[in-house]
Amino acid sequence: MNKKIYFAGSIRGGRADAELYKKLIGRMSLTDKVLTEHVGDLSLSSLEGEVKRDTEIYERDVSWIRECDLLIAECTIPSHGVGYELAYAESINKPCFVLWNKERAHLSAMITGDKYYKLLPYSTEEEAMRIVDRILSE
Ligand code: 6IA
Repeated sequence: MNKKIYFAGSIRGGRADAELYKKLIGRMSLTDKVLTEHVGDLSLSSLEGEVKRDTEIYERDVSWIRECDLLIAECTIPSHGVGYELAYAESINKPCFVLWNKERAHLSAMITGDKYYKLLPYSTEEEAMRIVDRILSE
């Protein structure tokens, strides 16, 4: 209850799963605080943005990773940013949970080979929701 969650999901990597991110964020927000609600914003385009703003985004996101109690990453769509966030969170010992749809994706060995991460493959959206419930009830 009332944990601060950093939810990571693809933005410039592609927005095809934005609806799923929105649902997962909605589920987490029933009991806890998601610092990165914008990841599930369906109007967020993967193309806008300027270099100056990117610096602000980077600095704000890194400070949220430092602030969070745990990081949950949805990794079905490959994203440089999500990979970076996972590595950064590990470097400061934040608990990291990695979800992906195993019917649709093969993750990088740099994620599946790192024993630090809690790897949570799923097959259906309902299963992903149950996994999130389980993480948050721990
Ligand atoms: O490489 P990606 O863009 O797919 O990286 C996605 C990850 O980086 C997400 O988990 C976010 O936490 C973070 N991130 C990337 N871009 C943004 C952003 N706006 N706002 C907040 N967090 C971000 C990007 C500008 C947008 C107008 C395209």
